[in-house]
Amino acid sequence: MSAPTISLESLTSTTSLDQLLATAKSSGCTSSSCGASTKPDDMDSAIWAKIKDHPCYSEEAHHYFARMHVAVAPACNIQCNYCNRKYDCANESRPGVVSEKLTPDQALRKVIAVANEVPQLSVLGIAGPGDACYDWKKTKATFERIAREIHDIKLCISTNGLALPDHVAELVDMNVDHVTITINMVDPEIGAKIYPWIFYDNRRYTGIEAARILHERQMLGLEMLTARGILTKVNSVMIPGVNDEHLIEVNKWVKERGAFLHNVMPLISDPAHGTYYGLTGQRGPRALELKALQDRLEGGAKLMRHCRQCRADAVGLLGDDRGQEFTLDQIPGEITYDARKREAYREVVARERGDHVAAKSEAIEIVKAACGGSLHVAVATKGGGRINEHFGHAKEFQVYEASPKGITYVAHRKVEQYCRGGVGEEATLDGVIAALDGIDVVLCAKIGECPKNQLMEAGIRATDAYGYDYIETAIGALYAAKFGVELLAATA
Ligand code: CLF
Ligand code: SF4
Repeated sequence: MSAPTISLESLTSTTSLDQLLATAKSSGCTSSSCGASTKPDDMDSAIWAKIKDHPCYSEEAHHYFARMHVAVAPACNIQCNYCNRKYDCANESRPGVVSEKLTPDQALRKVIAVANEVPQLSVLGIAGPGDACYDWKKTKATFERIAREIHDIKLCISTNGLALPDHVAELVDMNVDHVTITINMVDPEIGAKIYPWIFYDNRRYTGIEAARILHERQMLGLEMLTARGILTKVNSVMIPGVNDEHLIEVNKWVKERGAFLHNVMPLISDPAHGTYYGLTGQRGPRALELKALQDRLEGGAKLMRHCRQCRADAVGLLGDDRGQEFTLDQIPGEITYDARKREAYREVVARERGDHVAAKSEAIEIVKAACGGSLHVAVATKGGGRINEHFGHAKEFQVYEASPKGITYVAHRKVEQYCRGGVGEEATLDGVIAALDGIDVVLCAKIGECPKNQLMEAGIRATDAYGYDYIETAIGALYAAKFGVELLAATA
């Protein structure tokens, strides 16, 4: 079992720059030379270089790196039945929360403020409300300003795809390596149930004709991006009874056209959001329905399962939105970028990731060698790939499945924080236990006897015995203990 070499708590925003620099220096590493290789054996080096710090394109990177979104492009050229323009874009965000809209200059100030404070920041995304390719002037002006100031930040956009083919060449010129297209259908008859109208070529189209044009433009845009080496992720909103079965077909089409990842997200539908689906009672899928569809899609286009359906003004690690700390009124009028904190963080992470990858491989070998069934484990973590969050402080649990195939990240489960100000709320605990349905073991950094016993009564074992270990190391040990006792004794 590998001991923590560097505490991830020492790498967060609460750390002073001096402490962070000292940690980087004492680790004796540079980002390019230390630690084991973190590149998966079956991945091309050029692709790995593009995704290794992108929290959405690499599940492993999402333990270390953060994204931020700036809402600079509010105009949209289509209507989706799951969207109400007063709210965030459902392509990339949780509807129901109004974002602060920014000018490109305000966006630059905000990105600098975040980069100076959040060392994990690696990606800047434009993800609604509105469409980044349709409201192109603002998107372009924002990217140009930010790339001039912060050279190593990755630029990322999300689009419905209708205006995308018109801007692929400029995306290449601006070094945008990551584009997300929301593709919910490849059959216009199904599309007509999702999109009431589009605005294209100075005209409004409705019904099947609108969906056909959108479909053709989405496919063209995807093919153009693939031809130019831009990594394209496809998001699909799973709408039960409308496109759920059809997404199997969508997965095939986008795989054939070179999509790098397919992210199937559950429809979020609530009458309070004022959307067509919300007001007409269209339900979203249950967690198990989503997982069943994702399992059926395995073997097709590679799946993303760690999406958090972020807000259009999200800031921070995917599971820990810090957007409220960076509203415009909290940011100085004049602000200068200071690269040192991000650079020091990267040096430390390079070393830590090497250790993590080695520990993970070891744990996966243990699981594959044991002779067992499957084990579902929920982990309280605040990043770094370690079990480093108290049970009572967790706002989400990351769920892993261990089986003879290995150890895989399956999903996350959001919960209400159980313990506030040192006191646990009984009713909240009931909700947490309900959210952990189907979980065999909960791993956390600390848990009290009371919640532990109540979890046990619900058939869920909770333990802090592996606190601060790597997640996979702990899961490997648990799995071996359950399904292959001799093996654990031999490797402990
Ligand atoms: Fe943002 Fe999207 Fe870029 Fe990521 S989010 S524009 S690819 S930087 Fe990520 Fe958020 Fe899911 Fe989007 S978790 S909603 S997939
Ligand atoms: Fe709403 Fe985004 Fe769809 Fe436009 S593309 S209608 S902003 S969800």
